[in-house]
Amino acid sequence: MADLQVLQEKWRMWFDSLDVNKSGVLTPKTWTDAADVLISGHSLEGNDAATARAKMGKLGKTVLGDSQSSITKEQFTQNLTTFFEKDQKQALDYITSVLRSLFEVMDTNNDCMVDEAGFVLMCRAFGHGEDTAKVVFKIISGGQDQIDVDVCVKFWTDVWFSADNEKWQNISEALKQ
Ligand SMILES: [Ca+2]
Repeated sequence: MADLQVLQEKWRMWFDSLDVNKSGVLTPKTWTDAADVLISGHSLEGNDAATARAKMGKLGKTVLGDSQSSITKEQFTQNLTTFFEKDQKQALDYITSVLRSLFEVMDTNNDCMVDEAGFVLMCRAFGHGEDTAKVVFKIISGGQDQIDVDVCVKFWTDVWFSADNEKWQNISEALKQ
């Protein structure tokens, strides 16, 4: 387990990776905008588009929590800190549920696997470059074409919540590019 300061740095970076327009706040519009990019990128129509929109909405609700309609970077970091200080498992549960919602959005065909194209599109929906996304996908997948959603969730839980320096270093290097 990493110490709290290191974790807070990570959590701010995680927030930044979701804050497409760098406004310092996540709002319901963050998720509808991201859903629009994802739906047009995958050329989803009808039910598939509705499902993607619903999954993105669920992700937004998971991040914001029930009581909030928007969240700033400091609130986000503070919420996780409060969880962490009260009961580390609560912080871990929150991170895991956000990550699970995130990867469910990427799994547009519901086979519990995420492929490179889906991962890249999701990253683009949150304003990240295609090249960075491909590098990050390669780090997570270890060169495989597809990754199990559970494996993705575990990988990123380690990145955002554990003292696994190797995973963290690889990812933070890639994100800086
Ligand atoms: Ca899939």
